[in-house]
Amino acid sequence: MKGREVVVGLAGNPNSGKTTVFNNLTGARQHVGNWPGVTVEKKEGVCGKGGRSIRVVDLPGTYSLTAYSPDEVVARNFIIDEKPDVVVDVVDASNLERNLYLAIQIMEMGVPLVIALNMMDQAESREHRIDVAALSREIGVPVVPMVANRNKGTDEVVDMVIAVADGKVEAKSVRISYGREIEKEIDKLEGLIADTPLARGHPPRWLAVKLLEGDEEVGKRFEEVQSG
Ligand SMILES: Nc1nc2c(ncn2[C@@H]2O[C@H](COP(=O)(O)OP(=O)(O)OP(=O)(O)O)[C@@H](O)[C@H]2O)c(=O)[nH]1
Ligand SMILES: [Mg+2]
Repeated sequence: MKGREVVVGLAGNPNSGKTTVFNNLTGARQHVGNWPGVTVEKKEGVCGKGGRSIRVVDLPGTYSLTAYSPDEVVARNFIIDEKPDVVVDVVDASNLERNLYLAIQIMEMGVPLVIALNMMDQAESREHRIDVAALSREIGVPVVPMVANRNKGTDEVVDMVIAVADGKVEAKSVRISYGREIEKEIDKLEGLIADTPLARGHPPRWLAVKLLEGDEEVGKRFEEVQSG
C-alpha cells in the first residue's frame, strides 16, 4: 500500500553516530539549509521503501532538550511544533545510561519514538551485554540494534519507522513518575493548562513539567496565550 509521506526527526547525543545513520538512510538525497532564525544547520533527506517515502530531518546533536542552547531549542521545537510521525533517537550503546537521558526527554514529549541502538560493536567489545528486548519492554518503545558504520541495522530501522507510523507497532513510552509531591503539582498545573489554547498543540503534562522546571521558552508561550 502506498501511504502518505512519513516524517522522521533524527535525534541523538553528539558523537552517537547520527550523521552516519543519516547518511545510511538518505544517501546522496540530502538538502542542507538553516533553521529559521538561528545559525544552526538543517539537513534533510529522503529515503523510500516499498513505495513509501520517508523524509528524514536531522536534528542538532544534544544531550538534553532544555531551553538553554539554540541547538536544544531547535530540536525540541521541531518535535513539539512540527509533530513528526516518528522520532528516531540514535543511542550510543556503549554509553547507554548517559544517552537514555535524552531518550527520556523525548518520551515525555509524547511523540512516537524508535531507539536506534547504535555502536553495538563498541558495547560488545567493552563486554556490555544489553538485553535489547528487555530494554524495549521496560521503556515501552521499539529498540533496533545497529552498527551504523558497517551499515548494519539501517533496513530494520526503516521497517520499524514505517510500522510505527502505520500504527502496527506501538511506540508509547512509559510515563515517568516524579513521586507524590511533584505529581500533585503537575496535576494542578495540567488542570490550569488544559483550558488554554496552548494545550491544543502541546502535551499538557510536558508543559506542566517544563513550567515546574522554570523553563523560559515554555513560560513565554504560556504568558502569550494568557495575555492574548
Ligand atoms: N565502532 C563504531 N563506530 C561508529 C558506529 N557508527 C558510527 N561510528 C563512527 O563514530 C564516529 C562518529 O560518528 P558520526 O556519525 O560522525 O557521529 P555524530 O553523532 O554525527 O557526531 P557529531 O555530529 O560530531 O556529534 C565516526 O567515526 C563514525 O564512523 C558504530 O556503530 N560503531
Ligand atoms: Mg554529525
